[in-house]
Amino acid sequence: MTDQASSRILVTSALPYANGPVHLGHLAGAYLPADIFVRYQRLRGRDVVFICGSDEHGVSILLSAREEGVSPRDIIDRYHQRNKEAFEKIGMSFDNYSRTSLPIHHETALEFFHDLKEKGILKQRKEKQLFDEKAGMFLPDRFVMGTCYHLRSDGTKCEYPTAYGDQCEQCGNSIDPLKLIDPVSVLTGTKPTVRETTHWYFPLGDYQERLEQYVEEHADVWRENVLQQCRSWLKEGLEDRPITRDLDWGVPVPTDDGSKKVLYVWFEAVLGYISSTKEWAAKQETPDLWKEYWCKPDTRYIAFIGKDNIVFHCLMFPAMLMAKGGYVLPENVPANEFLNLEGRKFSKSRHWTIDLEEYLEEFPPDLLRYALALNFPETKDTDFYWKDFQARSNNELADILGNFINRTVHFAHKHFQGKVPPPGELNERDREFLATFQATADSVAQSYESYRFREGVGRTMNLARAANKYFNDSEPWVTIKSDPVRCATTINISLQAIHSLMIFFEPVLPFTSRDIRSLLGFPEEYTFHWEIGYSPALVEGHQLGEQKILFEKISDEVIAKYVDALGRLPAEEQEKTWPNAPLKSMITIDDFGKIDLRIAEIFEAERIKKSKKLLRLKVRIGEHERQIVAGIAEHYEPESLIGKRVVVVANLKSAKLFGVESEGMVLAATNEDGELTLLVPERDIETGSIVK
Ligand code: B3M
Ligand code: ZN
Repeated sequence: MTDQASSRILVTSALPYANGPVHLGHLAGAYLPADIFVRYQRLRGRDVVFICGSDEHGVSILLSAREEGVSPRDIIDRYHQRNKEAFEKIGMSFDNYSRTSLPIHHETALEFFHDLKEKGILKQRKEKQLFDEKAGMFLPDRFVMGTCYHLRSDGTKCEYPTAYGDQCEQCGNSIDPLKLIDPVSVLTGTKPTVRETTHWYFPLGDYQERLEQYVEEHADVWRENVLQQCRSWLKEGLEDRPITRDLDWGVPVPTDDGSKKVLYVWFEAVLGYISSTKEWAAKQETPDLWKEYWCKPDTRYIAFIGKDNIVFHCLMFPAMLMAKGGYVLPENVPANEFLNLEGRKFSKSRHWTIDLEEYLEEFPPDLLRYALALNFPETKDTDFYWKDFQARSNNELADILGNFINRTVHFAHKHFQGKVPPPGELNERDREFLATFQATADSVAQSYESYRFREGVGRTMNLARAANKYFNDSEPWVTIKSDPVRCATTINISLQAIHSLMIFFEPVLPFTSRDIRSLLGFPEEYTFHWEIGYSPALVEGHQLGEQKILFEKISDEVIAKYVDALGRLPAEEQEKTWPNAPLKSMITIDDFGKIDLRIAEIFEAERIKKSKKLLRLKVRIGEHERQIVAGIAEHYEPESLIGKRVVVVANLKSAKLFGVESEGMVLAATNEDGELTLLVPERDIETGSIVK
């Protein structure tokens, strides 16, 4: 059954860098919305190709390789495979997941490059760049660090000391590496020199008018966040962009001076969509099939991304395709904003993240798909909270959808030998409820076609709410005695509703839908079509399958474990590198700055009655005296402490321990064997001196 609404649909999701595990923020950005959209289009019987793959070049991969002391190839082989598997397990239904290190991608990218060069579109320009004489290489943006030269919005100097050569983390401004104050090479720590180099440039400015027209032509369907960013870039005026880099990791371009240059990652990565489609076509043994999607003007191309990739997908890539000629341009670029985590940004370095792999070790994929879909950052940043995830799973999936299906199927097994009972005469309530099937199908379709996935998933769950209400109002547990024919009708219609929910939920709950399919007694070959969900599809006497609980509830203890793990090194890393105790949550330099550590001298020390561990100390910090309770009585005799210089936390709020006021903390180190030592200054230094 094919809906005539469109011929071919090409869908791509931004190619994730293969330099780390994919996490929930990625999934909520460019991936899960696309999968819901594609699954829905397939249910409409449309010809859809869903393309993705690993982005395996770029400086971030070189940096990861350096940090780990391995080759870039090690990094991309590890994370390409892990991410591909994690995507499969979470239900991403790509038709092809390729990788840009493949020859087919290099060929595709170089074909674009040479074609644009031979057409005279690309221009060569000399430019100055920072060079590391010791490493013997030019320094790409993230290989140089220095003090930011920008002024903040309030006019004060930013002077962020560790700004990278691409963007300042403190003031957010983009950085011209040549203007960095006191630049240092991240590779060797040396001061870079400035050398001239030649690069190929794409004349993006020449496409200003065509891009303005292209953007405004889609203003009625593109999201506001996308339009705003495009319009502000266009208003500033598009400038030519260098599309090569002095690197040896990437797609190599021929040079006439023996220097090593590669295509700039953003020029070639977007071409990864095309090379992945070519790979897919070759796997179908129809190598030219890719042209049906990329080179036929009636193809609908939808590119799903995160908001940080808008300019590359709405301006740079379309301009490249215009220059090349003969390619479809994105009809829509649904860019999601960012998903944050428990009120903070995802951060690999601070271990403030939930990787898909980690999630999948404990929970079924559909719970996350559902919770994320209802919280997609479609118009503004949103936040993932473990408690919300638990609530969505327990209170909605289990208590609404699961509960309705479970009690209906259980009732059919108990009173109708596990078969679909006769439909009988319909009353008003029956007819009203049946009418909601098509109403839901049409409203959810409208949501998905407009890229409003939160709305569509919410509307789908509303059908399950209506089903529970229909079941409760019909009281089959009463009519089974008082009016068995009426009861049969209620269960028949309730089973029909389960069939519709199975179809309508498939885009977001693909695994649960297949569980429901077997609950309803259908084989794996039973295919779903959107329109079949409009009305009753189960015939009287159809034999249902084995009962099965669809959703297990999530306990508070499990959720607490995951909340506590945030910010901590993953368990497998803790054993390796943190003896004595797991690393506490990561903090920022600002957090550490709140602690005031000083040198102090102990001038009184005595045991505290009734306590084996505690001593009452009096310490001098400059001209101040403080009383501090310290848990060192099992390690130090009080008299041995008189005159000893130690490190104390001087700005700790006072507290009573064993009824004794303690106005600070003395620092000491302990090991797994329980040994303890005070931290004492290695040289003589006056009390009150600041420790930092
Ligand atoms: N890899 C950036 C990112 O992962 C980049 C996307 C490429 S899409 C062609 O967000
Ligand atoms: Zn700055």
